[in-house]
Amino acid sequence: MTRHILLIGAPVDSGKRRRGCLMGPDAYRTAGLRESLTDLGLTVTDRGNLAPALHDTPAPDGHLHAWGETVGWTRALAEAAEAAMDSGLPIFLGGDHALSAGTVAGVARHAVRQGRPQFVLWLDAHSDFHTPESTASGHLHGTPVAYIAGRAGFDGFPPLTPPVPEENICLLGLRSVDPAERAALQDSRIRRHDMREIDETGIARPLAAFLDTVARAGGALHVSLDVDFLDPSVAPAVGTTVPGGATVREAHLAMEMICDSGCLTSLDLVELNPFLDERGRTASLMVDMAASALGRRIFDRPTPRF
Ligand code: HAR
Ligand code: MN
Ligand code: MN
Ligand code: MN
Repeated sequence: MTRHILLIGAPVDSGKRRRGCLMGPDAYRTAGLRESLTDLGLTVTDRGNLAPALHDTPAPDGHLHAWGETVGWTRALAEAAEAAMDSGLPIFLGGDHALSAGTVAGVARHAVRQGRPQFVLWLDAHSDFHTPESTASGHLHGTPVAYIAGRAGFDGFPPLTPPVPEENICLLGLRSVDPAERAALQDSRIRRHDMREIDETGIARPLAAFLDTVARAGGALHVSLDVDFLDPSVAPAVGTTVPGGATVREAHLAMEMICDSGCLTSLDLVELNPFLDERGRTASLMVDMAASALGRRIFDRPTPRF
């Protein structure tokens, strides 16, 4: 299968107060993302960086940080993501996690046009399931899962028609979930696997079950990889470190299984803050993750069944 890869820079920095994620796209380029993918025999086009659309939507509440800017980004990203799906497999170079509201909205629209169900795999320490009403921090990078699942309160954001069905969303790597998110998740059909479950069963079991569901449904799979899915000891360049994350090997295995599933249709790399990195090690690790998701392997070996 020859696949064309599109690199789309999304220097979104409006999803929280601490700045630096806007440097993410160039850090991935500097770390050799394009070269790592062309080495796999893939063709790669770097489309450069996007900019937010003009916005004039007032925030529904004063404690929400940079509402208008995030609305503008979501609109621009949704359009770019929908269009990109006609030309290849887009990798969105973030930028903070607020960007995924736009990328998922766009790819989901494309899936609707194709008559194909959309699935979302969210690899993250956090559940990002706050609504604009429930978030205490006012940081919109903590809300995109609620938006894509169709929860209320996102005034001015483009409508998701329809939202991604809850049962098509899988959160993996959880270890920081706020009480309001926890209550809402327990009330939902969103699949969720915390680090304790990964400790107990290994990462392969819950992931294989989800990928199997996607494959059986002939679904489109969007993977949203937050740097803080990884343990901060190996991936320090993120503003919201939480100890106890995925090891390098667990994360690689996840990427290898995603590749083997044949289901991957779009990918976000989010929350890298190069200002906090140590000699580029986090950027380089994320590049390795992307390469594994797109076919880098040690030996050819089919994923066993779990
Ligand atoms: N739950 C917290 C909040 O809403 C922290 C959210 C942090 N999110 C990310 N992305 N860093 O996963 O403020
Ligand atoms: Mn199309
Ligand atoms: Mn996140
Ligand atoms: Mn996170």
